[in-house]
Amino acid sequence: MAKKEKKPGLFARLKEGLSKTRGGLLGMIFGNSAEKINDEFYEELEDALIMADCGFETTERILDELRAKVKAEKLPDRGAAREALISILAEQMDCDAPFLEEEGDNVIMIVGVNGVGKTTSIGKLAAMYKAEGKRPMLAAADTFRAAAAEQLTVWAERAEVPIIKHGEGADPAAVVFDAIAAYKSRKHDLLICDTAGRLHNKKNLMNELAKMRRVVDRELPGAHVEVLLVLDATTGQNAIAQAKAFGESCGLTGIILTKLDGTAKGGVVVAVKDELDLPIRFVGVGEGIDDLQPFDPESFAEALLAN
Ligand SMILES: Nc1nc2c(ncn2[C@@H]2O[C@H](COP(=O)(O)OP(=O)(O)O)[C@@H](O)[C@H]2O)c(=O)[nH]1
Ligand SMILES: [Mg+2]
Repeated sequence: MAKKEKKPGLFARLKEGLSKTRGGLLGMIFGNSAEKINDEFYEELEDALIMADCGFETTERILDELRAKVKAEKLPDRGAAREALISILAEQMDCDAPFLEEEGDNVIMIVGVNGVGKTTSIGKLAAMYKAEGKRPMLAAADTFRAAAAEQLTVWAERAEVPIIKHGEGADPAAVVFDAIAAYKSRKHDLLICDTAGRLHNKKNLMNELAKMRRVVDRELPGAHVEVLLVLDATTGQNAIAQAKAFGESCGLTGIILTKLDGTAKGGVVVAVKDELDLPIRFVGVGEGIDDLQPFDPESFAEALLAN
């Protein structure tokens, strides 16, 4: 059979998920696009951006840019301001750093607190890259609970990719070590590592993550390594605090933002990029295997402000 058709409606689902944000922004502000741009417009927009969890500083920055653009380009009305805002947001969230290598070894370490969607996102990533012709393998390095490896095994079966796991309580770095040995001998090109997320034991967790990273660097020198932090969009500004906690010790390279199908806080994407300067790589828009999409700043900004 030909390459699997991309499920339609992912963008629609993103828009649907962001509808509360959108309603807030558009119902009040962009409702009548012929309306004039006045002080009231900027005040309403400021409230709406903060409500959507863009964060205070990010909101101020966006508004400054919009004001300057409206003035410089003599934008006539709210419709034109909306288009300008889409391009400001898209630019704000843009990132041109390459992600995985076409040739050679790739490792993705998935980190984040419990319940944000790490294991689910790994299942989705494995399926996505497999469909694209890569040879992913999973490492069940969340050894804290037996259920974690079982859950990842279910995803490995769904995505039809191999998984390496140890028993409950095993050293996660040992799982990564074994996974890399299997990865090399079976000639894979993408290793995706699940990790534990018990942030209440932060020092141990960070040590554990650092140890896993050392194993990767030693056993697969020259590999392209991504450390992706998974954030739950429904937690709003709290996601920023989590990112700062992980960012301090784990050399993050990017973000996966999950649960955008059920939140009024879509603006947190903008804040994450602005405050942490980390690219958003993927967004989760549901619990199914196809419900992950590569992050596209332009369509995200459009979905956020769509009418
Ligand atoms: N609606 C929705 N639910 C999600 C998404 N990603 C993960 N989940 C759900 O969030 C819960 C926790 O996910 P899990 O992968 O176990 O999180 P982990 O503890 O970080 O590994 C599960 O019920 C998932 O189905 C998403 O993008 N949208
Ligand atoms: Mg998990």
